[in-house]
Amino acid sequence: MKNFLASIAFVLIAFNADPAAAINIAGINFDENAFADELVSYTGSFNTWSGQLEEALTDKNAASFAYSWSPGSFVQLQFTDNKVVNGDGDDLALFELNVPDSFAIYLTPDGKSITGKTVYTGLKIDGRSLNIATFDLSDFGLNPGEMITELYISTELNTLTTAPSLSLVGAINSSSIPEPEMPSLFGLLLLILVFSHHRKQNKLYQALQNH
Ligand SMILES: [Ca+2]
Ligand SMILES: [Ca+2]
Repeated sequence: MKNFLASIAFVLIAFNADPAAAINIAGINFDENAFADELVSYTGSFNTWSGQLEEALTDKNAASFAYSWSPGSFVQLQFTDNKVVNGDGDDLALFELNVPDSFAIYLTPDGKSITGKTVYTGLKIDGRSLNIATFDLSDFGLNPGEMITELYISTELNTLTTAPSLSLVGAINSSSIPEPEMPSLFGLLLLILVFSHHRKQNKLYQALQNH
């Protein structure tokens, strides 16, 4: 019985502890799972500072980045364990390195495009300036509390000689998507607990009858 209670307590702690963890980047607190999770599609030829394109854009590491010299280049990113919420003020942050550039983002292929110029955060990573551009989902026509799980980021050349070098995409206002495995595991433990309790009662009943 004690073991069952301990297991349930452990599951509850494990289930609740995760979203509370925070990653602070340049003064902004992000939930641990607040960053974009998957590269859905892209157009153009990309260079990465390290690793594959998807890894560079979804690894939570501001030091790894990707850029493209191809005209019309963009990346389509998806959030799978969290959603970006239209909360108070700016909801989404894009980080890039070196010379400040501009990103245009849009929520659907033909949707409204909004351009944000990045500014230096005051933080240097591996000797490179870390720059940030933030976006408010209200500017795309979303209502307060509305959420998105996907976006397109144009990584077009800003001038003849500079391209934005995207390193991180994070939700400032983020909502966790609960993992489906956890509640079912919790349910299974409850079932075992009830079954075990029932069996003990049966044994007690039989013991009383035998006397
Ligand atoms: Ca995420
Ligand atoms: Ca907002």
